[in-house]
Amino acid sequence: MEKANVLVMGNSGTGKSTLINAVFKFDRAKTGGGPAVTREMAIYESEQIPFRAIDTRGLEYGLLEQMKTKNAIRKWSKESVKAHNEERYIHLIWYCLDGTSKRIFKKNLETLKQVSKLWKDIPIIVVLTKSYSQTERLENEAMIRAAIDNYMKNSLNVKAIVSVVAQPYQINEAVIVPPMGLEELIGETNNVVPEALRLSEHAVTDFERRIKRGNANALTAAATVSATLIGAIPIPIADSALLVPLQSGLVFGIARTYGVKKDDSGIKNIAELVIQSGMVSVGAKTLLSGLKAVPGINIAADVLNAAVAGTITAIVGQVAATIMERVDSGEVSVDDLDWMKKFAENEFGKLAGNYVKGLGGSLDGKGVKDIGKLIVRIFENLNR
Ligand SMILES: Nc1nc2c(ncn2[C@@H]2O[C@H](COP(=O)(O)OP(=O)(O)OP(=O)(O)O)[C@@H](O)[C@H]2O)c(=O)[nH]1
Ligand SMILES: [Mg+2]
Repeated sequence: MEKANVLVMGNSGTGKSTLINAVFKFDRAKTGGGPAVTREMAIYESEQIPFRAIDTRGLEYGLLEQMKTKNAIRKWSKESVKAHNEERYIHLIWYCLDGTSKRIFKKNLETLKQVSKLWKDIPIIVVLTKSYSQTERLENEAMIRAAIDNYMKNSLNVKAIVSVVAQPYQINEAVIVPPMGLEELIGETNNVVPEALRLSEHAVTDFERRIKRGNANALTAAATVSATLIGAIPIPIADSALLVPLQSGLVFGIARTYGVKKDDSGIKNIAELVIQSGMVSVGAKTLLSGLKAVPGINIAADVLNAAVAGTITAIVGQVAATIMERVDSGEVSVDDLDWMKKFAENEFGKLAGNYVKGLGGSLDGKGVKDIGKLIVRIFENLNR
């Protein structure tokens, strides 16, 4: 059976690496007393255990440290998904909290929530490390359960809270706390694995879709800014002669981002269809009158033209990205031009109004250079 991978995260010094060593019964993960002992993410496994564990850098409380760790996790995820390297996918999380410190659980949970957002509904097991005190163990578990219920209801898929002692802990000459909770942790993890693997398939698709959409949006933002500059050129012919190739290039770029399989003339047909739909359903004139209709403002002609060119280009990008996304997911056939035409005309109609609303109040006193940025901001808001 496929092995699941557990991302082990938590503040520095909570005992993540010690826990991994104890579960796998080796001492390959480096542990220690200093700050940030584990610097790089690393994956561990042993034959006896049906899952792997990914050790991470501690989150600490500092923002910079948190960012570094979060970025490393994001990078790991992105790279493994891009390479389809399933042996490195992240399927569930052990979130480690130090059982000896009874502090800021809310802040910890916020961080956990941010990280877990990377994968839709990822199952989480909260591990209370260093749970040396039997009485505090129950208190801690109850406190965390309450904190999750209060702050994170429905937003974290927490499957269990498990207290562990990974290594014997010497209290005094006579008393040593023995390891405990490891079997329970392994058992709870095994219980969650089937669900984790199932959810991961959705999460990976979702993740890939977001990466592709991000790339498509970057292309659209760049083309939108170029379009405003072209739009501001005061020769009537400039518009279509320069804008259509720009928008067509944008659609090609987006199709490539989604890996749409169609020859160049096929993509060209789709590009023409999207651009034409814009003209048919909205058109520069409609946009112009929409923008001019905002009362009490006085906008230069070149600014207006720039706004129209940029808006249409932003919508072309947005519509093309959705079309390619649906083709990529198999929802729509790459040959279904009728559907694309209808969809594009509909979207243009809807979206143009949003852009006019967004721009209306803000064009006053703006120069051509500001317009691109303004439109890109509206585009980003609409795509959030
Ligand atoms: N006795 C005992 N010591 C523990 C236990 N868990 C962690 N420690 C000690 O706590 C310290 C930190 O443990 P690490 O496993 O290095 O902590 P970490 O979370 O990996 O820390 P970073 O890599 O810095 O993020 C070490 O000195 C461990 O020996 C435990 O269950 N028992
Ligand atoms: Mg470590």
